[in-house]
Amino acid sequence: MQSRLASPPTTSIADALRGDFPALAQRINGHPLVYFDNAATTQKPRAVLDAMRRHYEEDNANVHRGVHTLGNRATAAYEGARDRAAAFLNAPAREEIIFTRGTTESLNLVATAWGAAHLKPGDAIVLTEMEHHSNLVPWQLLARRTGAVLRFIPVLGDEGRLDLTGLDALLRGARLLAFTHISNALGTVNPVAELCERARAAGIVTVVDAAQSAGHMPLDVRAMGCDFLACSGHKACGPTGIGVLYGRRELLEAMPPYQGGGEMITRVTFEGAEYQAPPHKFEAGTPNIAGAVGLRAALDYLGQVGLPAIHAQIQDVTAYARERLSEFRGIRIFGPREGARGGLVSVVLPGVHALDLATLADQQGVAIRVGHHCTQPLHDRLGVPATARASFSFYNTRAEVDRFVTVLERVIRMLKGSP
Ligand code: C6P
Repeated sequence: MQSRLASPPTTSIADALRGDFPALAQRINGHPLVYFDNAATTQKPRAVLDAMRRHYEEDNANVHRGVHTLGNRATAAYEGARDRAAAFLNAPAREEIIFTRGTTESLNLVATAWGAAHLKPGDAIVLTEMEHHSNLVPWQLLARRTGAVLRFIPVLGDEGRLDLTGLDALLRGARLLAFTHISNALGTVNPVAELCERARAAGIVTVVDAAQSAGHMPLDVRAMGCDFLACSGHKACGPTGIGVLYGRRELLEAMPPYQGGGEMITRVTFEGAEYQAPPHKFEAGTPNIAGAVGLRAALDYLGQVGLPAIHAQIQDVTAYARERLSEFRGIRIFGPREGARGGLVSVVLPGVHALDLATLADQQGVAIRVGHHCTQPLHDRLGVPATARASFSFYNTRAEVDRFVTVLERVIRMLKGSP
C-alpha cells in the first residue's frame, strides 16, 4: 500500500546518527537488530559510554568530601551534570535539581517527603487512569499511611485521551495532582500546562511524570508550570540508575528529608541532626557519580542533535508505524489517532497471543515489549490483559517499520497457520 504520509527526507537524522550507537549494529538470531523497545530503555551513544569510561579511568573519587585533585574533579563533574540537567529542563535554579535513581525514585521521594508533611486523613490525591505503577503505587502507599484518598481522571476509549469534563469536581478539595506527560502504554500526550494551571488556580501541587517525554521533546518546567517533574536518564540515552527530580525551591525547602545518611546533613549529634539545604538534603549517601557523568554526556548529545529534530523524527516514524499497522485486518490500535502522540504504538491482534508474537519477532531480530507495561489498571479499563508495543527513538527509521510489518505478517501466518 502506498503511504498517505509525506515521504521522509532522503536521509533522516536516524540514518545519520545510527552509527553513534554500537548496540544497534548487531545481529540478533541472524537478523539485523530492529530495536523497538525504547520506551523501556534507549540504547546509548558512544559519547555516553566514553564519558563514563573516562570518568572511571581518570577522575574516579567520591564527591563533596576530598580535598584532593580527583575528589575535586569528580565533584566538578557531578555538579556540572546538575547544571546541565537544570538547563535541560529550563529550571530556574540548579538547587531545584535532585539526582535520584530514576523516575520511580523521584516519585517516591515526593510521595514520601512532601506527602508526610502535607497530608491528613480525607485529603484527596488526584491521578489519571493511565498512570504507570510508579506514579500510582507510591500514592497508594501514601494514602494508606495518611488516610488520604485517591481520585482518578478517566481515560476515554482506545484513543486514550483524558476526560477532563469532570476535572473541577475531581480537583475540589484535593492537595495534589500527579499525572504522566506521555502515556507509556497509549502514547497519549497530556495537556501539561493546562492541567498545571487548573491545579495551581485551585491551590493544588502538581507532579509531572516525564519518563516518556524527557529526551523526546524539549521540556520546560517554567512553561509547564509544574511543581515537581520526574524523569529517568536511561530513557533519554543516558545510563540506568540515574534520574532527576525537579522541585520548586520553596516546596523542597519546606519538605523533610527523604532518606538519612551522609552528605545530607550539616551537623549530627547523638540526639538529632541538622540538614543541608536542597538539593543535598535529598541526596543521602554516595550518589551515582558515573551515572551523572553519563547523563550529562547524554543531554549534551541530545542537545547537539537538537530536541526539535529528535521530536520530528520520532513523530514521523510513529505516524508511519500506525499507518502501516492499520493494514492488519481486525487489529486494535490504542492511542491517539490524530495529532501529537508519544513515540509508540500498542496493539492487539485478534487470535494472536502477545507473548507468542514478541517471542517470534525476537527470533527474527525485532525487539518489542508485550504485557501490561506496568499499567495494569489501565489495561483492566481497556479490557485487555496485554498489548504488543513498538516504541521508537530518533535512530529508528521507516525502513525498520517496514521490516517489523513484514515480520509481523510472517509471525501471524505461523501462528494462525494460514497464508
Ligand atoms: N516505563 C516501559 O517499558 P523507571 O523504571 O523509574 O526508569 O521509570 C518508571 C516509569 C514511570 N513512568 C512512566 C510513564 C514510565 O513509562 C516508566 C517506565 C517502562 O514502559 C518500564 S516499565
